[in-house]
Amino acid sequence: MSPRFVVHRHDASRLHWDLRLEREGVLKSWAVPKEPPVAPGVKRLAVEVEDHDLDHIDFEGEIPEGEYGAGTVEIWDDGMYDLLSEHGRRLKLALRGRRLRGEYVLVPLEGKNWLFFRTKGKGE
Ligand SMILES: [Mn+2]
Repeated sequence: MSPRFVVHRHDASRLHWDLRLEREGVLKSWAVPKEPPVAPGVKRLAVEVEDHDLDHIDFEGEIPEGEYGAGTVEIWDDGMYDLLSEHGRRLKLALRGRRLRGEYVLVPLEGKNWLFFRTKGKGE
């Protein structure tokens, strides 16, 4: 069975989208400051953040004031994905979400910064 992914729209002190991939027994997570791209070629910064437990994949609701990430979390997209390739830390994924569908890449830059974008490949 393919692993799952989720994109949480997180209306915190600063609105962002959290991309989370089920991988290696946890949710590998990146915070994307702008709405994740549906069309190919639109590049987004994705900042690596701490892993989350798998059971967070279904989370929606309020994170109370005073806690880390305080604000409203809703599921913006979810589905399955396949890992198409892995070169170093660079990941090529076929996403099968409701919004994000097709071939995407996560490209490591410096430190915790990555690029996330849809390629022109079919990936489905
Ligand atoms: Mn967040």
